[in-house]
Amino acid sequence: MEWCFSMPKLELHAHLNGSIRNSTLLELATALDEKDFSEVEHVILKYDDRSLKEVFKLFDLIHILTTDHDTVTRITKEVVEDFASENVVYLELRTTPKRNDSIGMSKRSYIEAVLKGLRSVNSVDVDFAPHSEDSKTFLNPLPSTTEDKCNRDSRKKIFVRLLLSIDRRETTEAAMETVKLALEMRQYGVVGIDLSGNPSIGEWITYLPALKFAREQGLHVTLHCGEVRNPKEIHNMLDFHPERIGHAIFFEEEHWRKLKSSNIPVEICLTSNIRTLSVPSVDAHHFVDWYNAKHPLVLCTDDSGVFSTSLSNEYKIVAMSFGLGRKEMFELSRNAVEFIFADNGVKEDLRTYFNSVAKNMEL
Ligand code: 6MZ
Repeated sequence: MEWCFSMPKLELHAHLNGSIRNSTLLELATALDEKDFSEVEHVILKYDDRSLKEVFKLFDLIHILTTDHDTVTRITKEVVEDFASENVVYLELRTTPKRNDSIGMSKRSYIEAVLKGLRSVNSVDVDFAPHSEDSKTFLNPLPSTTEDKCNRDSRKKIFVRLLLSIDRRETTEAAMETVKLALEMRQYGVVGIDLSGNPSIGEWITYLPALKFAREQGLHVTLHCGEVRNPKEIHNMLDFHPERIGHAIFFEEEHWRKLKSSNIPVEICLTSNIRTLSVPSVDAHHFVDWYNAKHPLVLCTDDSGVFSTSLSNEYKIVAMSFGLGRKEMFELSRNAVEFIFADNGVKEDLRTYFNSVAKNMEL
């Protein structure tokens, strides 16, 4: 199943701090004193099943280690390089802008550190800012598969766009601050807003004003929806009509009907759902029913570092578990082009690229 790796893929649901390399996390943890280090090491090395509650504890720990400008820059660079190395050609990376007065970090300077990380990637060409009308042709178009083989010098290229996350712990004012920042940062490739964080915390009504404002201003919105059993919130979220939702696990029949009629694409994070014990096994995962019902779906990693996975691995799991072949998996990947939040120019580029790959792969 090498083709799961070599096939071009789109990642639309990746949290920056959750995608950190384990080696980087362990290296950062060595700065702690011995007692704290051994505790942290234990949590970091416990890859297997962690309940959702434990996962959010781990995020608090990760944030202690990563929330300074240089580290944010470093992990952004590494995460983009890691996705590009497994043939992700479009990455929508999401992160929660953080403020930490003690080190002079504002939400804005946090995002500037992320942008610095994008600029510092050198193993691959990164296209992260939207294009003006007169610069639509890119210096380095996505290389075709044959070119890749014939021309050793042809460099990989990845499109990266950013989503700013509102954490469910935040107030309406803090959420609004994130949306305003996203608006200021549009010229640097910020395309939308995500609502995430511990799903057992907070109320929909708290974030609604900021999400409405985001939409009025033309930002795209995706929501973590149905990660825990909360029928009323799922209804409210679907009524808001986000452009995509993530997870969609605890859906009842009427939620499903509503989702189906609105055709909202779902970001599927299989390994994450299983590792957090939200879904008992791959076979019991809702992916297969929704795939058979032809609902728009995109496979994603969620937190490739925390759950020790990769997008190629997610493709492999789906192909093996549900008996999907190369062509079906390619189409699953290609369909995701229609759900991206970047502008039409990028979409058109990706469509052309997928067409050329399809020809080369004789699909
Ligand atoms: C909900 C999640 C998540 O933003 O610091 N996050 N929120 N459900 C999940 N499923 C397991 N995985 C990650 O990345 C880490 C943050 O992303 C959100 C949480 O708020 C977490 O603190 P950033 O880059």
